[in-house]
Amino acid sequence: MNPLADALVAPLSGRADAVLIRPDGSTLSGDALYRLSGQIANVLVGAGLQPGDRVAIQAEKSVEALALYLACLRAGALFLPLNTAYTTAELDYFLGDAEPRVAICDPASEAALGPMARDKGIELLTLDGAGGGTLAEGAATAPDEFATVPREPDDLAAILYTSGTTGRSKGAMLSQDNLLSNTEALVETWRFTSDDVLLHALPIFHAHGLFVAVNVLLRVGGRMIFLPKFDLETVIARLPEATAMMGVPTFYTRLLSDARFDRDLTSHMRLFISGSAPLLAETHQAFEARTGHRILERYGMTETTMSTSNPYDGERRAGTVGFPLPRVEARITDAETGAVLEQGEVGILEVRGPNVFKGYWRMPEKTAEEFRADGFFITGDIARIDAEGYVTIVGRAKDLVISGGYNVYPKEVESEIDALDGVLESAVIGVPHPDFGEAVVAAVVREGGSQIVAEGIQTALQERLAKYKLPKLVYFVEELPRNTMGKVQKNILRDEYQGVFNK
Ligand code: MCA
Ligand code: AMP
Repeated sequence: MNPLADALVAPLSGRADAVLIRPDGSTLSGDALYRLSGQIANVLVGAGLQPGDRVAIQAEKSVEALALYLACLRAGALFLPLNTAYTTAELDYFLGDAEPRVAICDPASEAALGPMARDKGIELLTLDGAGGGTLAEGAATAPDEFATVPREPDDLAAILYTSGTTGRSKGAMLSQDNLLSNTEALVETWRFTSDDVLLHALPIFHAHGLFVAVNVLLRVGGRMIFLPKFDLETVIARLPEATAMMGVPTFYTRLLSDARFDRDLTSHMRLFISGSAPLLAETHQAFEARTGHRILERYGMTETTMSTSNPYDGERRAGTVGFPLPRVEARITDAETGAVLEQGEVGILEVRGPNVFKGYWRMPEKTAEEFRADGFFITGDIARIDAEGYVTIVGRAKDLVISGGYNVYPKEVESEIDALDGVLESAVIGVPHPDFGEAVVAAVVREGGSQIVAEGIQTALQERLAKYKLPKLVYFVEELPRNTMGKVQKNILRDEYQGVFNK
């Protein structure tokens, strides 16, 4: 038994029809993907991989990168995908913390990562966006037969890093059953079948593009139009072949910005799903007015994969994230006392179910802090559940910015800015942005006599932080607004800068 490989990978064997449609229209059959996963699994084992080892990958989206995920499932390894935007400095932490046996990077990063990998005893292979590199070369000559390694439902299948409010990123450990149970719940809720063709334009290094999109389509034996990234022209051109699409709100606001995106273009579509960041009710309404489709919004987290969803048949209510998924429980608690609140009250959203992760990699104390004794996970999102059971996310208790669906923890950015010569202190906030939903803005206090300028800060940060975390604007202020306890009042800064991107 290997629950995920049995449910997602084994059915590909012998499947002659296309499972992936590449940007140029060429296809890859299920069987070809299956055999490729076997070849890659053999390369990994040849590199010394044992069941339970981690395999880290930072590479462009490609058929081979997807096959690597499937190979890890078959080999009983823990898949550890990393955002392609992460800098070498960020990777140093992830690779040091996760201690993968094998890491795969773009050939362009090999020179920078090679010494780091050698120091840490990691076998480094390469993979580029076109499917070239040492991993693919090794796979080409490796046998495609591979005996899938047995796994139990509680065994880990993946580690996904999520930033923490205190700065250090935490590796969320997801088990076979976490992922498979969620896939089953989503298939049931969203009615996916083998007739579905998903337009896949999300990255596959986060839960949305990987576990929600890929797992669901593999589970039902559907197809994916597998695009390297969200490119408006390509998405509009390929939409007529699809039946469903999953995206972050930015995908939908970008589509709405194009007059070609209309009722005709979407007439054969069955379902548009949104998540990872709040979808404005006005976007939901504009989308319906333009296309006749009501976007189905759902809610999740790396630690829980998906927890709630609007209904397929019932009312998809704008501004809400719908009901808890099958076998998932949700409740609202008081932020201070943890007491469960009355229906309709606003508080912290907590969830419990087979979807909830096994804890943070090598951080038992952090794990314990985020769970209640009865097994509920404290999401850190502020929400309300109405009389009909619809969950509405009304805010976040955690200091977090979500920009274009990527999470940015202000603390991490502030620490990097504060470490620069000439900076006394800083406060990083999220402000409304027409494209990314929220954008990162920094308010910086210079040290006395310092001449540091915004460009200097940006340049210094570029080496340290992924580009999407960089402040889009830096303001210099005399001092940060503080309350009587000395805590920075970010709400005052947010009010002050809230209009800067909408002028
Ligand atoms: C790119 N840039 C960004 C972002 N993406 N800046 C802020 N936020 C971003 N998200 C920067 C680029 O580095 C570039 O900088 C400039 O913005 C313009 O790039 P552009 O070409 O417009 O960006 P893009 O390539 O079109 O990307 C935008 C995107 C992308 C399509 C929205 O960010 C994306 O695919 N986001 C999806 C994220 C996602 O999958 N999240 C799921 C997390 P410069 O001009 O300086 O070079 S999983 C999750 O949250 C849970 C589980 C859940 O519920 O799903
Ligand atoms: P991540 O850590 O990348 O998994 O991001 C999880 C966070 O994204 C959640 O805790 C929420 O704050 C946010 N999120 C995901 N989906 C939604 C949604 N539909 N509406 C509002 N926030 C969302």
